[in-house]
Amino acid sequence: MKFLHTSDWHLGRAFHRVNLLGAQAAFVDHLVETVREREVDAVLVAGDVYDRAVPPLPAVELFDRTLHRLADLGVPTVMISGNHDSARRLGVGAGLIDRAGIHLRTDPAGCAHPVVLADAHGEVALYGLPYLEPALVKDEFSADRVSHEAVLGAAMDRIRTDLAARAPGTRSVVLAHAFVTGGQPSDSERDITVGGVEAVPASVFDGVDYAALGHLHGCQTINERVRYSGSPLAYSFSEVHHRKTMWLIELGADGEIAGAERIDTPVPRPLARLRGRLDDLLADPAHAVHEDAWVEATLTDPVRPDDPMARLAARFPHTLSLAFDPEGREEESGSSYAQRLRGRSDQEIAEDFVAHVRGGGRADEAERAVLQGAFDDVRADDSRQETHR
Ligand SMILES: [Mn+2]
Repeated sequence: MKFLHTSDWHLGRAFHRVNLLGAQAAFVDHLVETVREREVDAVLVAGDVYDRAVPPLPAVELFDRTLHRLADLGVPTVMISGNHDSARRLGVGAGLIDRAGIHLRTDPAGCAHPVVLADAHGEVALYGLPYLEPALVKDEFSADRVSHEAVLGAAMDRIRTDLAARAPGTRSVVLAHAFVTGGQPSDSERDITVGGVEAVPASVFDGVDYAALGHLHGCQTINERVRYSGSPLAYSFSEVHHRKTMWLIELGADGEIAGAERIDTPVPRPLARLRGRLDDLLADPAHAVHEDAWVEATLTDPVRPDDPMARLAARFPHTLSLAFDPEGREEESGSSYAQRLRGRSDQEIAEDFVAHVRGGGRADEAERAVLQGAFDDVRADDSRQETHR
Protein backbone atom coordinates (compact mmCIF):
# COMPACT_ATOMS: atom_id res chain seq x y z
CA MET A 1 0.00 0.00 0.00
CA LYS A 2 1.35 3.41 -0.97
CA PHE A 3 1.03 6.45 1.31
CA LEU A 4 1.83 10.06 0.59
CA HIS A 5 2.96 11.56 3.92
CA THR A 6 3.01 15.33 4.37
CA SER A 7 2.55 17.80 7.25
CA ASP A 8 2.93 21.37 8.45
CA TRP A 9 1.22 23.15 5.58
CA HIS A 10 0.68 26.22 7.80
CA LEU A 11 -1.93 27.62 5.40
CA GLY A 12 -2.11 31.38 5.79
CA ARG A 13 1.47 31.81 6.95
CA ALA A 14 3.58 34.54 5.38
CA PHE A 15 7.35 34.47 4.83
CA HIS A 16 8.52 37.79 6.26
CA ARG A 17 6.38 40.19 4.23
CA VAL A 18 5.64 37.80 1.37
CA ASN A 19 2.18 36.24 1.17
CA LEU A 20 2.66 32.51 0.52
CA LEU A 21 -0.92 31.63 -0.35
CA GLY A 22 -0.07 31.27 -4.05
CA ALA A 23 2.85 28.98 -3.21
CA GLN A 24 0.64 26.96 -0.87
CA ALA A 25 -1.98 26.58 -3.62
CA ALA A 26 0.77 25.44 -6.01
CA PHE A 27 1.82 22.84 -3.44
CA VAL A 28 -1.75 21.51 -3.25
CA ASP A 29 -1.81 21.26 -7.09
CA HIS A 30 1.43 19.29 -6.91
CA LEU A 31 0.07 17.00 -4.19
CA VAL A 32 -3.06 16.21 -6.21
CA GLU A 33 -0.94 15.53 -9.31
CA THR A 34 1.39 13.25 -7.34
CA VAL A 35 -1.51 11.23 -5.92
CA ARG A 36 -2.75 10.63 -9.47
CA GLU A 37 0.58 9.98 -11.15
CA ARG A 38 2.02 7.74 -8.48
CA GLU A 39 -1.23 5.89 -7.81
CA VAL A 40 -1.17 6.66 -4.11
CA ASP A 41 -3.57 4.66 -1.91
CA ALA A 42 -3.92 7.17 0.94
CA VAL A 43 -2.81 10.70 1.84
CA LEU A 44 -1.54 11.36 5.39
CA VAL A 45 -1.45 14.94 6.70
CA ALA A 46 0.27 15.03 10.10
CA GLY A 47 -0.94 18.31 11.59
CA ASP A 48 -0.48 22.08 11.43
CA VAL A 49 -2.86 22.37 8.52
CA TYR A 50 -3.28 26.04 9.40
CA ASP A 51 -0.72 28.43 10.84
CA ARG A 52 -3.08 29.88 13.43
CA ALA A 53 -6.09 28.88 15.50
CA VAL A 54 -8.14 31.55 13.69
CA PRO A 55 -6.73 31.55 10.16
CA PRO A 56 -7.32 34.36 7.65
CA LEU A 57 -10.25 33.86 5.28
CA PRO A 58 -8.12 33.23 2.13
CA ALA A 59 -6.43 30.33 3.98
CA VAL A 60 -9.81 28.86 4.95
CA GLU A 61 -10.91 29.14 1.32
CA LEU A 62 -7.76 27.36 0.14
CA PHE A 63 -8.41 24.59 2.67
CA ASP A 64 -11.99 24.29 1.44
CA ARG A 65 -10.83 23.95 -2.17
CA THR A 66 -8.22 21.42 -1.04
CA LEU A 67 -10.86 19.26 0.68
CA HIS A 68 -12.94 19.18 -2.50
CA ARG A 69 -9.96 18.24 -4.63
CA LEU A 70 -8.90 15.48 -2.23
CA ALA A 71 -12.45 14.13 -2.18
CA ASP A 72 -12.60 14.20 -6.00
CA LEU A 73 -9.46 12.06 -6.15
CA GLY A 74 -11.36 9.20 -4.59
CA VAL A 75 -8.30 8.40 -2.45
CA PRO A 76 -8.76 8.40 1.33
CA THR A 77 -7.08 11.14 3.33
CA VAL A 78 -6.32 11.03 7.05
CA MET A 79 -5.58 14.41 8.60
CA ILE A 80 -4.85 15.41 12.22
CA SER A 81 -4.67 18.76 14.02
CA GLY A 82 -1.26 20.10 15.10
CA ASN A 83 -0.22 22.52 17.83
CA HIS A 84 -0.90 25.51 15.57
CA ASP A 85 -4.42 24.39 14.69
CA SER A 86 -7.49 24.94 16.79
CA ALA A 87 -8.62 21.32 17.05
CA ARG A 88 -12.22 22.38 17.63
CA ARG A 89 -12.38 24.77 14.70
CA LEU A 90 -10.56 22.46 12.30
CA GLY A 91 -12.82 19.60 13.37
CA VAL A 92 -16.08 21.33 12.45
CA GLY A 93 -17.97 19.11 10.00
CA ALA A 94 -15.49 16.24 10.47
CA GLY A 95 -18.32 13.72 10.78
CA LEU A 96 -19.81 14.86 7.48
CA ILE A 97 -16.63 15.09 5.41
CA ASP A 98 -15.74 11.64 6.70
CA ARG A 99 -18.39 10.39 4.25
CA ALA A 100 -16.41 11.99 1.43
CA GLY A 101 -13.34 9.94 2.40
CA ILE A 102 -11.50 12.66 4.30
CA HIS A 103 -10.91 11.55 7.84
CA LEU A 104 -10.15 14.57 9.96
CA ARG A 105 -9.07 13.46 13.43
CA THR A 106 -8.98 16.30 15.95
CA ASP A 107 -10.47 14.69 19.08
CA PRO A 108 -7.90 12.88 21.25
CA ALA A 109 -10.65 10.64 22.67
CA GLY A 110 -11.15 9.06 19.23
CA CYS A 111 -7.51 8.20 18.62
CA ALA A 112 -7.96 4.43 18.89
CA HIS A 113 -10.69 4.30 16.21
CA PRO A 114 -8.73 3.77 13.02
CA VAL A 115 -9.58 4.29 9.39
CA VAL A 116 -9.29 0.79 7.96
CA LEU A 117 -8.15 0.25 4.37
CA ALA A 118 -7.48 -3.01 2.62
CA ASP A 119 -5.37 -4.34 -0.25
CA ALA A 120 -4.57 -7.80 -1.58
CA HIS A 121 -2.48 -8.52 1.53
CA GLY A 122 -5.17 -7.68 4.08
CA GLU A 123 -6.13 -4.71 6.21
CA VAL A 124 -4.21 -1.62 7.25
CA ALA A 125 -5.41 0.35 10.29
CA LEU A 126 -4.61 4.09 10.14
CA TYR A 127 -4.75 5.85 13.50
CA GLY A 128 -4.97 9.65 13.56
CA LEU A 129 -3.53 10.97 16.83
CA PRO A 130 -4.02 14.74 17.02
CA TYR A 131 -1.52 16.96 18.84
CA LEU A 132 -1.88 16.34 22.56
CA GLU A 133 -1.41 19.31 24.89
CA PRO A 134 -0.37 17.48 28.08
CA ALA A 135 -2.19 19.71 30.62
CA LEU A 136 -5.45 19.41 28.67
CA VAL A 137 -5.55 15.67 27.95
CA LYS A 138 -3.91 14.34 31.12
CA ASP A 139 -7.28 13.28 32.57
CA GLU A 140 -8.56 11.83 29.29
CA PHE A 141 -5.58 9.47 29.25
CA SER A 142 -5.30 9.05 33.05
CA ALA A 143 -1.65 10.05 32.70
CA ASP A 144 0.38 10.12 35.92
CA ARG A 145 2.38 13.17 34.82
CA VAL A 146 1.79 16.32 32.77
CA SER A 147 4.31 15.51 30.07
CA HIS A 148 4.37 14.75 26.36
CA GLU A 149 5.83 11.32 27.00
CA ALA A 150 3.09 10.38 29.51
CA VAL A 151 0.11 11.41 27.38
CA LEU A 152 1.52 10.21 24.05
CA GLY A 153 2.53 6.92 25.70
CA ALA A 154 -0.98 6.45 27.11
CA ALA A 155 -2.58 7.25 23.74
CA MET A 156 -0.25 4.79 22.00
CA ASP A 157 -1.16 2.12 24.58
CA ARG A 158 -4.80 2.53 23.54
CA ILE A 159 -3.84 2.23 19.91
CA ARG A 160 -1.78 -0.92 20.58
CA THR A 161 -4.72 -2.41 22.50
CA ASP A 162 -7.09 -1.77 19.59
CA LEU A 163 -4.56 -3.21 17.15
CA ALA A 164 -4.07 -6.35 19.25
CA ALA A 165 -7.81 -7.04 19.06
CA ARG A 166 -7.77 -7.03 15.25
CA ALA A 167 -7.08 -9.92 12.89
CA PRO A 168 -3.50 -11.20 13.17
CA GLY A 169 -1.28 -9.60 10.55
CA THR A 170 -3.27 -6.34 10.45
CA ARG A 171 -0.78 -3.66 9.41
CA SER A 172 -0.80 -0.26 11.09
CA VAL A 173 0.09 3.39 10.59
CA VAL A 174 -0.15 6.20 13.13
CA LEU A 175 -0.18 9.94 12.40
CA ALA A 176 1.14 12.10 15.24
CA HIS A 177 2.32 15.64 15.88
CA ALA A 178 5.21 15.63 18.34
CA PHE A 179 8.91 16.35 18.90
CA VAL A 180 10.77 13.04 18.87
CA THR A 181 14.21 12.80 20.47
CA GLY A 182 16.95 13.11 17.89
CA GLY A 183 14.90 15.30 15.57
CA GLN A 184 16.43 18.57 14.35
CA PRO A 185 14.28 21.69 14.87
CA SER A 186 14.39 24.92 12.82
CA ASP A 187 13.32 28.48 13.66
CA SER A 188 9.73 28.06 12.48
CA GLU A 189 8.23 25.53 14.92
CA ARG A 190 6.39 26.90 17.93
CA ASP A 191 7.86 25.77 21.26
CA ILE A 192 5.89 22.95 22.93
CA THR A 193 8.11 22.55 26.01
CA VAL A 194 6.34 21.29 29.14
CA GLY A 195 8.21 21.18 32.43
CA GLY A 196 11.40 21.85 30.47
CA VAL A 197 10.91 18.77 28.26
CA GLU A 198 9.48 18.72 24.77
CA ALA A 199 10.84 15.53 23.19
CA VAL A 200 9.50 11.99 23.39
CA PRO A 201 11.56 8.87 22.57
CA ALA A 202 10.86 7.21 19.21
CA SER A 203 10.12 3.98 21.15
CA VAL A 204 6.75 5.48 22.10
CA PHE A 205 5.67 4.40 18.58
CA ASP A 206 6.80 0.78 18.98
CA GLY A 207 4.29 -1.76 17.72
CA VAL A 208 3.04 0.17 14.67
CA ASP A 209 4.51 -0.32 11.23
CA TYR A 210 4.85 3.34 10.33
CA ALA A 211 4.66 6.62 12.28
CA ALA A 212 3.90 9.57 9.97
CA LEU A 213 5.03 12.56 12.02
CA GLY A 214 4.50 16.28 11.86
CA HIS A 215 5.86 19.24 13.86
CA LEU A 216 9.52 19.51 12.80
CA HIS A 217 9.85 21.42 9.54
CA GLY A 218 12.86 19.57 8.13
CA CYS A 219 12.31 16.20 6.44
CA GLN A 220 14.00 13.55 8.58
CA THR A 221 14.24 9.86 9.26
CA ILE A 222 14.35 9.09 12.98
CA ASN A 223 14.44 5.42 12.07
CA GLU A 224 13.12 3.30 9.19
CA ARG A 225 9.57 3.38 10.61
CA VAL A 226 9.46 6.83 12.24
CA ARG A 227 9.77 9.79 9.89
CA TYR A 228 9.02 13.48 9.53
CA SER A 229 7.92 14.73 6.13
CA GLY A 230 8.78 18.33 7.03
CA SER A 231 6.85 21.35 5.78
CA PRO A 232 6.28 21.65 2.02
CA LEU A 233 7.66 25.21 2.03
CA ALA A 234 10.41 26.98 3.98
CA TYR A 235 8.94 29.17 6.71
CA SER A 236 12.18 30.66 8.08
CA PHE A 237 15.68 31.41 6.80
CA SER A 238 17.00 28.69 9.11
CA GLU A 239 15.55 26.26 6.52
CA VAL A 240 17.87 27.57 3.78
CA HIS A 241 19.51 24.14 3.38
CA HIS A 242 16.32 22.07 3.62
CA ARG A 243 15.15 20.13 0.60
CA LYS A 244 11.36 20.34 0.89
CA THR A 245 9.57 17.10 0.14
CA MET A 246 6.80 14.64 0.92
CA TRP A 247 7.43 10.97 1.71
CA LEU A 248 6.04 8.35 -0.64
CA ILE A 249 6.00 5.30 1.63
CA GLU A 250 5.31 1.81 0.41
CA LEU A 251 4.13 -0.55 3.11
CA GLY A 252 4.84 -4.16 2.18
CA ALA A 253 2.72 -7.29 2.54
CA ASP A 254 4.11 -8.03 6.01
CA GLY A 255 4.22 -4.45 7.24
CA GLU A 256 7.81 -3.86 6.14
CA ILE A 257 8.84 -0.49 4.69
CA ALA A 258 9.22 -1.66 1.09
CA GLY A 259 9.96 1.82 -0.24
CA ALA A 260 10.55 5.36 1.01
CA GLU A 261 10.97 8.01 -1.65
CA ARG A 262 11.22 11.76 -1.24
CA ILE A 263 8.96 13.66 -3.63
CA ASP A 264 10.20 17.23 -4.12
CA THR A 265 7.67 20.01 -3.61
CA PRO A 266 7.63 23.13 -5.82
CA VAL A 267 10.04 25.87 -4.67
CA PRO A 268 8.49 29.34 -5.09
CA ARG A 269 11.87 31.05 -4.79
CA PRO A 270 15.20 29.84 -3.37
CA LEU A 271 16.54 31.24 -0.08
CA ALA A 272 19.96 32.74 0.57
CA ARG A 273 21.67 33.84 3.77
CA LEU A 274 24.43 36.31 2.93
CA ARG A 275 26.99 37.78 5.28
CA GLY A 276 29.71 40.36 4.69
CA ARG A 277 30.41 44.03 4.08
CA LEU A 278 27.84 45.74 1.93
CA ASP A 279 30.29 46.63 -0.87
CA ASP A 280 31.49 43.04 -1.01
CA LEU A 281 27.98 41.63 -1.17
CA LEU A 282 27.21 44.01 -4.02
CA ALA A 283 30.39 43.22 -5.95
CA ASP A 284 31.18 39.54 -5.32
CA PRO A 285 30.43 37.56 -8.52
CA ALA A 286 29.86 34.44 -6.37
CA HIS A 287 26.56 35.95 -5.23
CA ALA A 288 25.16 36.20 -8.77
CA VAL A 289 23.25 32.95 -8.20
CA HIS A 290 21.36 34.57 -5.31
CA GLU A 291 20.16 37.64 -7.18
CA ASP A 292 16.71 36.14 -7.64
CA ALA A 293 16.48 34.59 -4.15
CA TRP A 294 14.72 35.68 -1.00
CA VAL A 295 17.69 37.10 0.86
CA GLU A 296 18.59 37.50 4.51
CA ALA A 297 21.66 39.73 4.69
CA THR A 298 23.89 40.31 7.70
CA LEU A 299 26.12 43.32 7.18
CA THR A 300 29.47 43.25 8.95
CA ASP A 301 30.64 46.79 8.09
CA PRO A 302 32.31 48.36 11.16
CA VAL A 303 30.25 51.50 10.50
CA ARG A 304 26.65 51.11 9.43
CA PRO A 305 26.42 52.09 5.76
CA ASP A 306 23.90 54.64 4.48
CA ASP A 307 20.63 53.38 3.05
CA PRO A 308 21.70 49.71 3.12
CA MET A 309 18.31 48.20 2.23
CA ALA A 310 17.92 50.23 -0.96
CA ARG A 311 21.49 49.49 -2.02
CA LEU A 312 21.10 45.76 -1.39
CA ALA A 313 17.77 45.70 -3.19
CA ALA A 314 19.46 47.09 -6.31
CA ARG A 315 21.24 43.74 -6.70
CA PHE A 316 18.97 41.50 -4.60
CA PRO A 317 15.43 42.84 -5.18
CA HIS A 318 13.92 40.14 -2.94
CA THR A 319 15.84 41.04 0.21
CA LEU A 320 13.49 40.37 3.12
CA SER A 321 15.67 40.59 6.20
CA LEU A 322 18.55 42.83 7.12
CA ALA A 323 20.72 42.53 10.23
CA PHE A 324 23.92 44.20 11.42
CA ASP A 325 26.83 42.43 13.07
CA PRO A 326 29.77 44.85 12.90
CA GLU A 327 33.23 43.27 12.74
CA GLY A 328 35.29 43.48 15.91
CA ARG A 329 32.37 44.43 18.12
CA GLU A 330 31.58 42.77 21.48
CA GLU A 331 28.86 40.12 21.19
CA GLU A 332 26.10 42.01 22.99
CA SER A 333 26.70 45.64 22.18
CA GLY A 334 25.35 46.97 18.93
CA SER A 335 23.13 43.97 18.26
CA SER A 336 19.44 44.71 18.06
CA TYR A 337 16.85 43.42 20.51
CA ALA A 338 15.57 41.00 17.86
CA GLN A 339 19.09 39.67 17.24
CA ARG A 340 19.68 39.05 20.92
CA LEU A 341 16.40 37.09 21.19
CA ARG A 342 16.95 35.04 18.05
CA GLY A 343 16.95 31.30 18.67
CA ARG A 344 16.33 31.63 22.43
CA SER A 345 13.45 30.06 24.32
CA ASP A 346 11.01 32.02 26.48
CA GLN A 347 12.57 30.34 29.51
CA GLU A 348 16.11 31.47 28.59
CA ILE A 349 14.95 35.03 27.97
CA ALA A 350 13.14 35.13 31.33
CA GLU A 351 16.21 33.73 33.13
CA ASP A 352 18.39 36.37 31.47
CA PHE A 353 15.98 39.04 32.65
CA VAL A 354 16.25 37.80 36.23
CA ALA A 355 20.05 37.88 36.01
CA HIS A 356 19.96 41.34 34.42
CA VAL A 357 17.78 42.99 37.07
CA ARG A 358 19.87 41.40 39.82
CA GLY A 359 23.12 42.61 38.37
CA GLY A 360 24.24 39.13 37.38
CA GLY A 361 22.75 36.77 39.98
CA ARG A 362 21.31 33.82 38.05
CA ALA A 363 17.92 32.30 38.92
CA ASP A 364 18.31 29.28 41.19
CA GLU A 365 16.65 25.93 40.60
CA ALA A 366 13.45 26.77 42.51
CA GLU A 367 13.10 30.07 40.64
CA ARG A 368 13.67 28.40 37.29
CA ALA A 369 10.89 25.92 38.14
CA VAL A 370 8.53 28.81 38.97
CA LEU A 371 9.27 30.42 35.60
CA GLN A 372 8.81 27.14 33.76
CA GLY A 373 5.52 26.50 35.58
CA ALA A 374 4.27 29.94 34.58
CA PHE A 375 5.09 29.35 30.91
CA ASP A 376 3.41 25.93 31.00
CA ASP A 377 0.27 27.47 32.55
CA VAL A 378 0.09 30.25 29.98
CA ARG A 379 0.32 27.84 27.07
CA ALA A 380 -2.19 25.39 28.54
CA ASP A 381 -4.51 28.29 29.30
CA ASP A 382 -4.29 29.57 25.71
CA SER A 383 -5.28 26.18 24.36
CA ARG A 384 -8.00 25.71 26.97
CA GLN A 385 -9.62 29.04 26.09
CA GLU A 386 -9.32 28.10 22.47
CA THR A 387 -11.04 24.80 23.24
CA HIS A 388 -13.92 26.10 25.33
CA ARG A 389 -14.46 29.61 24.07
MN1 LIG B 1 4.43 23.15 12.27
